[in-house]
Amino acid sequence: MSIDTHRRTLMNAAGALALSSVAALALAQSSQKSSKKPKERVIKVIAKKFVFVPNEIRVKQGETVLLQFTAPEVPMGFSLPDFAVRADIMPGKVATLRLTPDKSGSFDFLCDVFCGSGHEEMNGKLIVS
Ligand SMILES: [Cu+2]
Repeated sequence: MSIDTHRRTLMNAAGALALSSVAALALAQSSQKSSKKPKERVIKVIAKKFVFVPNEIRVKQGETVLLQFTAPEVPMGFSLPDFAVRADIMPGKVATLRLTPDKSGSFDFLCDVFCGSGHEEMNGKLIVS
């Protein structure tokens, strides 16, 4: 590589660096704007044989919550028929479900993936007030 080529390469690199920092700045500004949204509440739920912990989840109508599910033993399911949402919960992974209840009341949720002898009794309640 001649000295000239080397210098040009350096200048190109400097130019790219300057451009990328401008892009990073723009990104930082746009993410600041979007972070003004109200923070959603995270609710952690463990699905184990044969119970959801907790098996009663309380939320406010219109509140957005992020349900985070883990299943330490076997694959499980979470189904909330009244809101037409469900999730597969696989061991070793976190399954998420974002929910903004638009009606109040008490709604049953259940495991909809066969997980063993207690599967049929594996359920809980979402209470929206
Ligand atoms: Cu089950």
